[in-house]
Amino acid sequence: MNRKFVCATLAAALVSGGLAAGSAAADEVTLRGTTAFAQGTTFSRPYEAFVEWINENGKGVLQIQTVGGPEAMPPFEVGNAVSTGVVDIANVTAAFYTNILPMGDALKLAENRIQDQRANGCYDKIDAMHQEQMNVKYLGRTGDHISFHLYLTKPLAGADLSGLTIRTTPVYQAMFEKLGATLIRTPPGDVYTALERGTIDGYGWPIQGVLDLGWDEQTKYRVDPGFYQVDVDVLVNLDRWQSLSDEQRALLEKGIAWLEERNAENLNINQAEAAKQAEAGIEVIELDGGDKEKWLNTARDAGWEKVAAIDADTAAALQSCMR
Ligand code: 173
Repeated sequence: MNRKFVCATLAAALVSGGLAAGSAAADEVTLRGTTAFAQGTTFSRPYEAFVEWINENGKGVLQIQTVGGPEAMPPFEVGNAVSTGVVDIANVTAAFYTNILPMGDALKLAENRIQDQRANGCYDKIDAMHQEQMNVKYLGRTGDHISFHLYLTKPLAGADLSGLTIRTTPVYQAMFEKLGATLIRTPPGDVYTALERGTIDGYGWPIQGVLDLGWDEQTKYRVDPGFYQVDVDVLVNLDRWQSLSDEQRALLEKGIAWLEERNAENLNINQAEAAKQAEAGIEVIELDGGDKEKWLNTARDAGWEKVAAIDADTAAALQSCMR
């Protein structure tokens, strides 16, 4: 989809959104939101629960209206849209906006929870980086406790991906490249067709959401162990954030704290998802011994090397507060 078309589609959504909000109280603000993940699917659902919480608790103060998902705006454009104010608020993973904030690639390397990052000052560093380089307020994070995996249509003997063509995003790129894979970067919406046509032999994706997207039909194996930790972040355009009253900002912060508490539920959801994958016939390839070590060490080392090459000081600071 080209940029012009995206803008036209969104502009239409925004106009109708504006009319719908017209009857609200004069001082109530409505934020226009978008989500980089298809509405109703795993990585959009927490954001949707947050929107519901805000709209319930923020009557007369602030409301959020989601003007569309990936059908209206390509996932890799969402960072630009919230940065420039095309939308006010966005649900998106940092891997989708490394074009504007390359250091965002570090967020998946966190080994602790967002609550720990708030307590130890890490959140403030991450927020500052978003404000300064991307013109957004880093409101908060979902996805804690969820790891990423490699899924395949072919078997795998060890921690060597040479000869395989794998769908990637910046999340997996450094690791899979180091392990010898040929990579194709696509948004989630292109994965099913790529599998069906055989243009890829597998894809990176978290432990949750495979069945949601129907990809289990085209998937034979999941490689364990998982690596990294999902970050799906809620960002607010900084000019919009600064235009809000203290009460409006406090409402958003209370809502995001409520949402981040729910991250703990992922531990149970992960188990349920693994069971559903097994029922759907996805077999686990369990790497062990030296292969497991190579898998996990390559993930960690390649991940940190990549962000250290962008900004060594920030990488070191984040490495010490994200574990
Ligand atoms: O694989 C992806 O599209 C990706 O990078 C991602 C990140 C967070 C949650 C789900 C997918």
